[in-house]
Amino acid sequence: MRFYILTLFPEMVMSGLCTSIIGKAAEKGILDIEAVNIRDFTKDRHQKADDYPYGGGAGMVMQAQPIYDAYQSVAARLGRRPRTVYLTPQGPVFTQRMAKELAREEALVFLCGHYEGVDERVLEEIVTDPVSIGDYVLTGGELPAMVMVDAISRMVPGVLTNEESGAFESFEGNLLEYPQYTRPADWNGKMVPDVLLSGDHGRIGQWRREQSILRTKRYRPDLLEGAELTIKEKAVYGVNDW
Ligand code: 6GU
Repeated sequence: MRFYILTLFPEMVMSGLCTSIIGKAAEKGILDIEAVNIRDFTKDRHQKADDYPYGGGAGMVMQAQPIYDAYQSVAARLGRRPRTVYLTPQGPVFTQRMAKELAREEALVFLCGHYEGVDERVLEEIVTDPVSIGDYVLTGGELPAMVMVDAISRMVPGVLTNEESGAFESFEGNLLEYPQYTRPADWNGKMVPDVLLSGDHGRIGQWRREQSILRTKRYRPDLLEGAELTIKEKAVYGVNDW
């Protein structure tokens, strides 16, 4: 899996992604992450990559040419036009389902915008997938790109160990994850739930599922619609079907 991140802040992206699990996968060669500096493609003698907006208004707009040339340098190396994500609050919101789907691509380009925006003409030319990471405003697309690369990477076979990926995960089956505990069994007088010390894996499984359902009902009731609960579970946990 190859990620090409078009950005004005390559160090920010690389420092954030080259640690931890994603960094290890990159070292192993399972992932290849490259930050492409848009400024390297300016034809301006001061390496300027932005200009005033036509029609007036506050802020600056990133120019089409350096972005297009940066994108073309990637497309030329790949010998094709890769799927290209534009990080923008004006896109559909990123989900686990999208992460899984994008993880099947061989290469992905991420375009990180800044300032007041990006010249619409280059977006029309290269963007296949506009994506937002949630309903709040950020100063640039770098953090969202890092969020997406992390979420997509861990869906790529070989990035997580069997132990890490076999685990039940939040959003799996539209339910949040159950609570976890480790030693000591008594921490400052707070005890680990008895059932987890019982060794009865049937009861433990039941308890975990119950906790998942209760948490989802409390914090993310919007998810429950897509969760597959049995008729009995719906009755016991008070989940309405209608
Ligand atoms: Cl993808 N970009 C920016 N700049 N702000 C955001 C966002 C993306 N998603 C939510 N807010």
